[in-house]
Amino acid sequence: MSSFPLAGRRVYVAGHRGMVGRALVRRLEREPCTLLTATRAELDLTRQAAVEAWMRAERPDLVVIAAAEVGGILANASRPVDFLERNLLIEINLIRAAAETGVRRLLFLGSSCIYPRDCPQPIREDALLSGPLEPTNQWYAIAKIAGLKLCQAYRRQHGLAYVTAMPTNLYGPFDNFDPAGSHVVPGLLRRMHEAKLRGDAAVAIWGTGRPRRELLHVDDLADACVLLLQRYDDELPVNVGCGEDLTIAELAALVRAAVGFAGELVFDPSKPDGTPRKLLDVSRLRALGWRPRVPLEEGLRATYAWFREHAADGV
Ligand code: GFB
Repeated sequence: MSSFPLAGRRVYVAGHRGMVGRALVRRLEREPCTLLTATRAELDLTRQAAVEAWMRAERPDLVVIAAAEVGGILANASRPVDFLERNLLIEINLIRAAAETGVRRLLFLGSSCIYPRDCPQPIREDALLSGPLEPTNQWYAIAKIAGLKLCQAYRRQHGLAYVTAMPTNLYGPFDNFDPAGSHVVPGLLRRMHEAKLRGDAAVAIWGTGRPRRELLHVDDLADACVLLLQRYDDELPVNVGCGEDLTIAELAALVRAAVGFAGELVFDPSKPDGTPRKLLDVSRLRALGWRPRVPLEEGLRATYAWFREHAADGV
């Protein structure tokens, strides 16, 4: 089993202010390494020269790419240029500058939407490019597939130990709770919170409620990433998930319980359902001895508590 010890190393977390980046920082602070970060004001990741200059100056030993333009189903469908162009620029600039400055180890984070819309479930890592993508997030998916392929290319052509993790749908503190651009969990938490405060009789759930989603708490993702960063070294990406899914209708009921909303859930089929199902096969990650720790109902309650304390005043 490969080993890339973190002790005494300089670890750059690109995207440290996002939900995933902050979880990675929380988890890496428990390791005997030096954390490197850069705010958007300090470093524009879409500018190649700036990224190259920063990498030369800071000289990280390991890089984790959690920086990306991300969003839920409506954001992806409404901003294709941002999701394709910005993500391509960010990943090409970071991966190329890392290789040029001798970064020994890099972990690139993709997303489960890279897999074909209709492929056998649970989805194995070798299902990649075996069929057409889900139209609503094809832009983000193509960008993330390109990043994965660039890491594979640097492995083959330059022998670099650059690897990729494929997380399932994530939720947790510091998520984006903007109802227009968010993913399903923060979108529902906020809307049911607002409905509870107003005493509304019902809340609309986008789509039919029939699609199924696998939800992983972002702290579990961060823990899996630190394991992969230290011990995984192969060309194939590694799926990161909890291994079980539920319907959006079931998820909405769990969110309603976490929020304590007493109203009805009404489904709005005028909104897109997106991929019918995208449960990941996580057997390769489990073979490394990793297990998730945060049960969904507990994670939803904790995320709602965080939202009330940190984000609800913007409501
Ligand atoms: O999380 P979500 O926006 O993205 O939507 P995807 C998941 C499902 O939840 C869809 C339904 O079927 C939505 O119709 N849904 C119900 C809602 N109510 C809501 C709501 O209030 N807000 C949102 N956002 N959805 C994402 C990709 O796909 O998966 C990302 O768009 C990324 O790029 C992520 O890859 C992992 O799960 O459909």
